[in-house]
Amino acid sequence: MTKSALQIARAAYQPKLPKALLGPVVAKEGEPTQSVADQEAIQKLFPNTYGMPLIQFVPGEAKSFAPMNVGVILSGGQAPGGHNVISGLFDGIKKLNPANKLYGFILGPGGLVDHNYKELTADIIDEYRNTGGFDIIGSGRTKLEKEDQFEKGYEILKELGIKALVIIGGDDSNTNACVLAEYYAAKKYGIQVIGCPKTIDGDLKNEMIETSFGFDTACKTYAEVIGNIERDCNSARKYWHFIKLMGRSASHIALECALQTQPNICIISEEVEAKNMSLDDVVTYIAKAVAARAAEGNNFGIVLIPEGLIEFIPAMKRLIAELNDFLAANGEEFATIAPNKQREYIISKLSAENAAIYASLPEGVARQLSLDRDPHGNVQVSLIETEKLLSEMVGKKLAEWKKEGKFVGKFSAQHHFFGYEGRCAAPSNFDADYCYSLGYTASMLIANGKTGYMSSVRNTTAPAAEWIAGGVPITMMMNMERRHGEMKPVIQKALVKLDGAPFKAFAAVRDTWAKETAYVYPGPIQYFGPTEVCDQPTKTLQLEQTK
Ligand code: FBP
Repeated sequence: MTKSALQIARAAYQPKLPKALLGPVVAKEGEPTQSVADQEAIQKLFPNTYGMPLIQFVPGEAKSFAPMNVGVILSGGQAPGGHNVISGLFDGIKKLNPANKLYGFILGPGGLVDHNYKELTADIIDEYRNTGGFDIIGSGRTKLEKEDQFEKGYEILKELGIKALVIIGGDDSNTNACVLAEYYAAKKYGIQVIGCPKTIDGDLKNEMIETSFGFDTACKTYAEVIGNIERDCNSARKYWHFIKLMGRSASHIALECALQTQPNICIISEEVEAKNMSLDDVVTYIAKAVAARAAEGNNFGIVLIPEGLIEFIPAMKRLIAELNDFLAANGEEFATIAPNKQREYIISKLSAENAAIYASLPEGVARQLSLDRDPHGNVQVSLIETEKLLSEMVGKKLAEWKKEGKFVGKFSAQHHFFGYEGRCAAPSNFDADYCYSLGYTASMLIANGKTGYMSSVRNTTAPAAEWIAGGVPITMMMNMERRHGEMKPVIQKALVKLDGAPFKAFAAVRDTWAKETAYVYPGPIQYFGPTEVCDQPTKTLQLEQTK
């Protein structure tokens, strides 16, 4: 296989580990834990894995360990550093006993259920160290939630003599990992389940999990390209660039990219919801900034938009909910309506308030709202071209203002959507080190007989040597939420906190950024050079950790 010069150089990188993990360790147990909310309900659902203590690994005596086999699964969307979690896990178990074996289940949780796996040997692992992607075993979105899936999984785990399974995933996959841990513990199958916090979205974080892996690299990759666009924008001075960023519901990626690049505007969905803003309010906010810049002769700018925005506009949320219910009940009849009559048909069926909003939407967006549904019957918001919706509506408003003499400039828009570009980027030093440490920590949790824990590495704004490695009971992060009409135990999703330091830092300067051209050009991720260039964590993490 041909490799780039950087790939070859990067393969030789030895990720940094917390000092405490360099030799033999002992698990120091903290106080018993409680779930973040709904303690009684969660305890009842997880009698075997509730209330366990926090774990911290500290240097200890060398011990010998009987040989064991371990399984690993990559679950959900790709995030930079997944291969390093696996190489950390591999090196960790090999250090415990060189006879230990690691099996990877192919294409996500489905591989466990379908008994599709391969042994990950040293030469395979070496090919993937410090690389982006999940292609070592592939990933998938099969949900592990039913008893028959757990039993099918048990069959193959037993057959391969696997003592512990590591599930690398986001909040939902780790919730399912915990349900699986509880199930195997209740059945006394003797199989441990350990989770690792993955997602570029940055929404799996809490007191004990400072950040999910991949967020750092993905944001730096998007910020590099946003910076490039800013420079192009400031050179040509003729376009407004509307840039949508991945991240599902949470706006962490958009906020982090804004902190790194200082665009003219960044919309934060959580704020839009808190202020009960309408779509027109968001459009007016952008149009005013465009008009103010135009008055100074600046007919250009950058707008960042989080992909989940539409769901956070209360009126749109109500429209989407009614559309979901209506199409779920009348999908067959709807399918018989000629495409050019579908818009009118929907307008005639919705409540007056929602019909008026639907009628005001540009054709393309209205069609997307009525067509694309996920397997649960929900609109796939990431497919909605919010960047085009907003720029089209801003354009219309500015045309009206022009007639009234309130807008004196020109408005021409370009559109971008950044998501897949960053999910498989080669991990930054931060993610390479963090992921390797998470994987290595998972092996220590396994060696210490733990189940229902998430691998945790903290103090991550300090140099890697000072990071604190341990485990957090997954039940500690759970609460009860309504999902598809039923109350379910789930890991609490972390949205952007409007009273948190990263948002406050942004809010304090955004008016200046809107008016002035204050762009910052972060440039590409660096691996060779001074530590302030190569090893800095995200601004979000730095601001959150500032005491
Ligand atoms: P998860 O880490 O939660 O799986 O999501 C990552 C993500 O990139 C989201 O930001 C995005 O909305 C979604 O995956 C896209 O899904 P898909 O990969 O199926 O297109």
